[in-house]
Amino acid sequence: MISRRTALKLTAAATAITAISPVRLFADPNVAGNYPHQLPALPYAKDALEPHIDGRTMEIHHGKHHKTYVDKLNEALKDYPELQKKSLEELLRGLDSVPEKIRGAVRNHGGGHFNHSLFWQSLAPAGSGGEPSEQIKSAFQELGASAEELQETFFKLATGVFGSGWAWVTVTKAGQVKFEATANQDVPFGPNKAPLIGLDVWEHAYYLQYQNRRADYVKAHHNVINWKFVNARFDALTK
Ligand code: MN3
Repeated sequence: MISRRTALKLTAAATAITAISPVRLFADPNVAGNYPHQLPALPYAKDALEPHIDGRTMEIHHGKHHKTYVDKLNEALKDYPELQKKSLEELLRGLDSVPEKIRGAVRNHGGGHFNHSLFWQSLAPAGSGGEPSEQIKSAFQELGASAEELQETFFKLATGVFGSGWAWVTVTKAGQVKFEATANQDVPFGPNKAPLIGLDVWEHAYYLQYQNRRADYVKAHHNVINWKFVNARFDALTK
């Protein structure tokens, strides 16, 4: 029989092997990634995704909605010097150790900051985003469905999110991908799991252009995926 201490050590070792390592979220070298958190610049002009996502939506979504998440996260952290040292990902992965008084604010506004920072980079003007890498293609093949079926699965997931939330492809260190949805601004982190691609399905992400037609927005998204970014993120997360 193994002692509790040995068992704990073994568990820790196993976790160390399978845990996914954080990769830097921000391409902008001027964004430090800890307090005071900053709004990263869009990596393209605000109207660059037209006609799939219009410039006015991007302007408000990035300049108002995302900026508010950043401001409110900083406001929540202003009296917590220890938490100010943590990266955004450390904060979100360790929500249990955030004082209850600000936990909701960190979860919602920190999550909003993380999700949108990832989202902008995962988009590119139509025709410029490249193609999924062979590694990503084979990860999806492991799910045992054709590319069309997988696109349909993601479509159903994204159109089926009730209320405000996100549709995701997540990945483990071993390169296993999975479709899942989260509510509000929750990020699909796990000890061995990180978000690879996210689609914002809050109404603010599409209402000006598509009104209630979320399905058209989800279909349009497929045309503006930045596979070059997604391929590089997959490689970094599975290294
Ligand atoms: Mn949004």
